[in-house]
Amino acid sequence: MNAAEWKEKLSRVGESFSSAISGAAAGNIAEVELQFLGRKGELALLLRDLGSFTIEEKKELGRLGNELKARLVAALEARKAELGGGKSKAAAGLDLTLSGLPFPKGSLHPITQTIVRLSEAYLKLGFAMADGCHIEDDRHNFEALNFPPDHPARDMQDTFYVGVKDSSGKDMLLRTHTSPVQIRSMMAAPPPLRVFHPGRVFRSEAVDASHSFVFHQVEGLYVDRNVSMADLKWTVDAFIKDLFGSSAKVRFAPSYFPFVEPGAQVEISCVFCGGKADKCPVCKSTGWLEMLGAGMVHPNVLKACGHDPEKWSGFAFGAGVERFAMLLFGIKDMRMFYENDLRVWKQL
Ligand code: FA5
Repeated sequence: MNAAEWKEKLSRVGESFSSAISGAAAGNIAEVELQFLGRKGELALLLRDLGSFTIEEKKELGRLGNELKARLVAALEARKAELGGGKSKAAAGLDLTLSGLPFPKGSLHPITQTIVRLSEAYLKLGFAMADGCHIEDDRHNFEALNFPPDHPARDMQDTFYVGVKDSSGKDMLLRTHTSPVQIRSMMAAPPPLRVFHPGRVFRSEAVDASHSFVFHQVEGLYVDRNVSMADLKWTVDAFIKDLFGSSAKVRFAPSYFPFVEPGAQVEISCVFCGGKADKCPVCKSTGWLEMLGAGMVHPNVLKACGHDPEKWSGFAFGAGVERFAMLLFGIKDMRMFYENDLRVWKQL
């Protein structure tokens, strides 16, 4: 074979490769590769014949051979990409006849669901949603709520300070309860006011089945003329019955919070034993569960917000959202809310 014949053969290899590759399917592309570019493929055999040519011819024919090889490799890669990596869909583990993979639908976290239910109950009673902030100053979290500096009542709420001072040089803190929203609401608008606020609060407390260092509260505040304890009792009763049904009973026991006078701890009949108190681990066989703090807004709080306590009166209440969520979902350990174990949530 002379050089001209070799070139002729090379160009025929190129042509037959072109027609083979354009008709190649995913299933036989590997065959085409082997036929033209394999160790014993058409191009390799032709290049092997170069041994019988002169140095000058070898240079020229070798260059032509390598150029064709580069073109074949590029065309082969492009075709593989077009056909999906050269593997059939089945070989790639893809069966287009299968139905789609189920895509699990997310749902609201039980704490969020509880906040939604509590909010709906408040909205039905004519309360509007108010806003607050997680990082508070001493004035809103304590002072305006009638906790004087160094008052022992501050110890009831172990506080996280954030290492930043407010404009009066006092330490800023993570709010320990939602009651600062009472102050923000009363300072933002004159009475009459009827607001509630659900949100996150923070206390430096040890974690156990009924305590967390980050938890949620919901606050209610009503300020108007001639608001009385009877209004508070009716409202709390209506709110509890909305959540737990008309058979739920509510009772008030005296309690102390600096920002209300009188103050009360509100208890509801145990939703697990129905108030029967018979060997019930949840209510510890008392038949009652402590649910929220409440009371009549203290005159000092009204004054701190610029309102005349002779003219205005009001009530406030604050509840732990986790406590409600535990009852609504039958969960006995608060820590489960933060572990987010799907095996638990799927049972709800
Ligand atoms: C308060 O925080 C008052 N601000 C409530 C209030 C508002 C009283 C308005 C009067 C008028 P207390 O510290 O008791 O009160 O907390 C209220 C509720 O938050 C408790 O009943 C409990 O359900 C929940 N709670 C308190 N500490 C924790 C904690 N560490 N983890 C989870 N929930 C908690």
